[in-house]
Amino acid sequence: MMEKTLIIIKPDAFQRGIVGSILARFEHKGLKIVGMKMLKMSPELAKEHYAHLLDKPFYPGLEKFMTSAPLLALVAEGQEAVEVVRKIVGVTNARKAEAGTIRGDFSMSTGRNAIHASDSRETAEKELPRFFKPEELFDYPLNNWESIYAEDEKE
Ligand code: IDP
Ligand code: MG
Repeated sequence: MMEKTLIIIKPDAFQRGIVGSILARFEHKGLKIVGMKMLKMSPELAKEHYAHLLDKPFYPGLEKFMTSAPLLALVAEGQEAVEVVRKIVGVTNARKAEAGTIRGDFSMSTGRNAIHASDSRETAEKELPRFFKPEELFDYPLNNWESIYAEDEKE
């Protein structure tokens, strides 16, 4: 089942200079990056994106953090992409996240956990249009080296 899912690389990753290292994990896995956008989250967008957390005591801190520095919003496409991406990301509390996951390898925090990813296909369908217009998504073939060399031969 081909799916698209939303990934957000959070402000702490920009501040710590680990954005590229995180992005590379998705490329290496074989997911296709079909959308990519740097933006700053507004308080309004934070309230919409984290509507399920508005009544939590940590929400004000979460909004302050998410609006403090740029984000990188990504759309990754692939078979079972939603579940695959959540597995690569790891659990919310980065101290409990498995080694080998992004949170497990790059963070020691629950709040400043480097990355967001849609938690289900239904959530992905709601979150994608929140950050990307249809014309901001790209379709292109994922090549391996064999197919790239085959194209070279023709030129
Ligand atoms: P998720 O990002 O793993 O899907 P959610 O429960 O949807 O986790 O929470 C969204 C974000 O809110 C988390 O990634 C984290 O940044 C922040 N958050 C969640 N729980 C806590 C908490 O207990 N303390 C501080 N921040 C939290
Ligand atoms: Mg969530």
